[in-house]
Amino acid sequence: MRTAFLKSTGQTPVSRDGELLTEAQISSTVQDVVASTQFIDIHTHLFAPAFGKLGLWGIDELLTYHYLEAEFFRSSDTKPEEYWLLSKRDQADAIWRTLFIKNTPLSEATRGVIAVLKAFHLPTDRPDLVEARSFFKAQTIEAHIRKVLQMAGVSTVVMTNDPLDPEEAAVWLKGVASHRQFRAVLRLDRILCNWPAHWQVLAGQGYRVDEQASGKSPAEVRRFLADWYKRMQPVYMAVSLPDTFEFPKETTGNRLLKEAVLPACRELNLPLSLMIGVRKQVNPSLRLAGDAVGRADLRALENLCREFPTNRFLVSILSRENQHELCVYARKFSNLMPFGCWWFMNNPSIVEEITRERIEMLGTSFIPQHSDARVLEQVIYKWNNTRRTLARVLSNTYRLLSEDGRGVTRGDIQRDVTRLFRSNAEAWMDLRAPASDAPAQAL
Ligand code: HDL
Ligand code: ZN
Repeated sequence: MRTAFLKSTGQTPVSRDGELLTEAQISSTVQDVVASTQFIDIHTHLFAPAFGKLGLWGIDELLTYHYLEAEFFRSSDTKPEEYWLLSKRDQADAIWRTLFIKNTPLSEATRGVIAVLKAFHLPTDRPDLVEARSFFKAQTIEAHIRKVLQMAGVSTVVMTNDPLDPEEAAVWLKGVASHRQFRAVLRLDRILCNWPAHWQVLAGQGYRVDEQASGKSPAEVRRFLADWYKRMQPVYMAVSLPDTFEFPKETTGNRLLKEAVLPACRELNLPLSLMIGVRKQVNPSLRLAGDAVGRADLRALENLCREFPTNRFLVSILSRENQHELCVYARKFSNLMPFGCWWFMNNPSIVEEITRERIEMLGTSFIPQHSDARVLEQVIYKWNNTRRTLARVLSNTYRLLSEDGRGVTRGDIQRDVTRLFRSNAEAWMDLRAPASDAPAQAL
């Protein structure tokens, strides 16, 4: 796919590292550097092959992505309650028929499926999924993962790992071999956002906690985090927070954040990822597709960055209306790293707007994108979209710099693209491949 990306721009020859580029060379050099640099994908819902069925891939999973389910219900007479009774295969057939045959696949998520089919030289206009299904059925997951990440230009995939998800916890508790291209993240939504529903799982594992998170509970949560750190070797801890998140505010979640999570992150030298602005389940009948977005009060973020200057906060905000102030806060706090164009933000028109604003206010001191991929092959189109948009934004910025009086070399461009898509993340977390492929510690 990246070769196709290069071909599509009618390249003029690019120059060598140290030479000042002519205006005509800037765009083609940016395209070449963006296409040839391997990126680190710092937030996904993908899983290394050792996690078996938790890892989603193939055409039926691509088509039943919750973004497409939301679009399907707008164009079909099928009611959600009828749809949920269908098999995965029948759901995929219904979505293919409705969004790709009866209608033109113009949305970002439908175009993404077309881009994946094209990347594997599969037909994109068939009335059924017979050929696509037999192609994916013929793949073996380890080789397929290597191929897909190579096509997407991604060297490292950061997962989302929930120690309180029974299915996933079982894999970790058995001991799971690390994978060269996958790194773990300790996801804390159930602890920080829904303690009353989950504290008994920790109690059941021998941690002396109670429903009010009183007494020794924060210290015991800290011990729980330390134990899972040993087991998972996460590169950061993470939590998704509602648009109504406030800090300071007397809540159980905030007490655990302040007395357990933030001290644990300092002790273990891990950033905390805050993903703020979700309005959970505004339409529960859509299940995973039922979440929406709300503008958050980022003074909560300001208070955290100021009150905990030795904690590092990786931050992605869901509302477009919060993006400019996130850049302002990043200018105020160096322990705040904006990352990605998250979820409803990950549309080329908004990615372009946010990325231009970030470069204008932060230079290259931010992480422009993550894929948030839930299905393996999505990284192909999500990162192709990002490369296409970033190349345009960066070329324009270098042209402005040239006009303002400072020439640009290929070396400059390589250093900047590497910082944006690799070294900013590497400076904040240890993304080196795990020491060995020995199983993570099964305590
Ligand atoms: O909380 C998150 O990490 C979000 O990315 C959700 O998983 C969301 O459902 C999603 O997939 N967004 O792209
Ligand atoms: Zn996510």
